[in-house]
Amino acid sequence: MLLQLLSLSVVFISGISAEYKNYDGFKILEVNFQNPRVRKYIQEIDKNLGFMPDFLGENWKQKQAHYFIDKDSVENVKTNLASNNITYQMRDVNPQIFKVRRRRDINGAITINDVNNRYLSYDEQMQFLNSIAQQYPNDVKLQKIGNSYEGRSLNAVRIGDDGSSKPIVWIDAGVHAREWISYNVALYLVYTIVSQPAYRDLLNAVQLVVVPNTNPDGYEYSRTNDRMWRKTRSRFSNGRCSGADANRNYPFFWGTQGVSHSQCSEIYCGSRPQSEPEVMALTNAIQREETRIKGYIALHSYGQEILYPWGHTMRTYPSDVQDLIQVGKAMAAAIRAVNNTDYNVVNSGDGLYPAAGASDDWAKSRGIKYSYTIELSPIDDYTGFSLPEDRINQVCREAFQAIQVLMIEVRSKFSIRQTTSSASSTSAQSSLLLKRMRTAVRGSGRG
Ligand code: 0X9
Ligand code: ZN
Repeated sequence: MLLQLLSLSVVFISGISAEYKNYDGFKILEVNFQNPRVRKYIQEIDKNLGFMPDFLGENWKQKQAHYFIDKDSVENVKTNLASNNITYQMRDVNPQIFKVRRRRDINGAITINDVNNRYLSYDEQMQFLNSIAQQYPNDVKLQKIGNSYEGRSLNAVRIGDDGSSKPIVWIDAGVHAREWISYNVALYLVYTIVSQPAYRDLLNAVQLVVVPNTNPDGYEYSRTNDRMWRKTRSRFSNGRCSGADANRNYPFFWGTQGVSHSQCSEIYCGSRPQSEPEVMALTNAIQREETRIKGYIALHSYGQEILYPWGHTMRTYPSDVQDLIQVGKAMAAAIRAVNNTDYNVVNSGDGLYPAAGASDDWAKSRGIKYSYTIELSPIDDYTGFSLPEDRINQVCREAFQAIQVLMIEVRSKFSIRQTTSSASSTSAQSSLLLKRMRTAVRGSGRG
């Protein structure tokens, strides 16, 4: 009995790694940007402060931006804000976030129950995918699309790939390592869509490709060394800092706005476009079948936003932006129908901030019609990237509905195989929702 208890505690309450980065004294800066003057300050915050603070997320309902301020900069930031007459809050960081009791890999099968209730290691994620591929060999194929910098396998899950040329919806997750919820959402999606017969019809008409972990090195580093790690883990010769922001490394307006060219920045765009092996692998894989890919979503957190292009600069939109807004709103409505959670549909350059070299813009530039970034929950608290594990399942269920709406739209626009008479009730409901949203958006002009 005692032995059993001891081994359980080793499994479940494994200690905090000695190297886990200490964030004592760091603060969260919260600025309300309702006022246009403050908004302007925020848009040029890097010029105002003389450095780019680490942007965490925003609460669009209250028009508040959250930044992570390192302890040595706190006093300077306060002085600068005061001298510019900017009202702000400086909050303490919840120390619990940096004292996550990470569970070691548990021997035994990883099930959907784990996906719904806890954050998994990269190995556990892959174990889960392998078990799904074994269970549904006709529907699920794992495809290696490359290796990360540290040599981890980058895997795409191909669902409903029957060798035909049906349209594809492509979902990828976790390019930013600390945005843990995105990995669970991707795994939940894979499981749910193959295990529930209700989605058969949809999969007969639309193929889904999911890359559940696009930055495994960064993710493992964020689990073991530094909870706030965002970038890849590439090392540079004679560099002090490691990693590039893979979402600034895509080859479209690379390096122009909302990026940094210095290696230590959280938004370092890399030495050249596609310098990161992860980005090279993803762009190659997408380009191989880009004419068939009609929908693309990059899953990120946090802020509850559905962002549409262009995002490399402000006030610039693709010619079919109305279609993107329409489907974005239908996705938000589908999310709301689950538990009344609000997602804001907004242009990424105007709504959040311009940032060039991101995957959504690049996907759109390759001709993928519906391209989005979704910033998952939360919105309203400072857990931010450490969304409590008891909220994982709801976020997964909500995002699943949004992705289903996109697949339905792609089916109706691009598939030669339309719904058969046995359409599932869920699909029928989403189609109806989409129709209603179209009518509503047409009526209300630009969103
Ligand atoms: O900055 C990003 O890469 C994304 N936000 S996050 O807080 N998850 O880091 C937003 C990217 C939006 N897309 C473009 N600006 N193109
Ligand atoms: Zn992100």
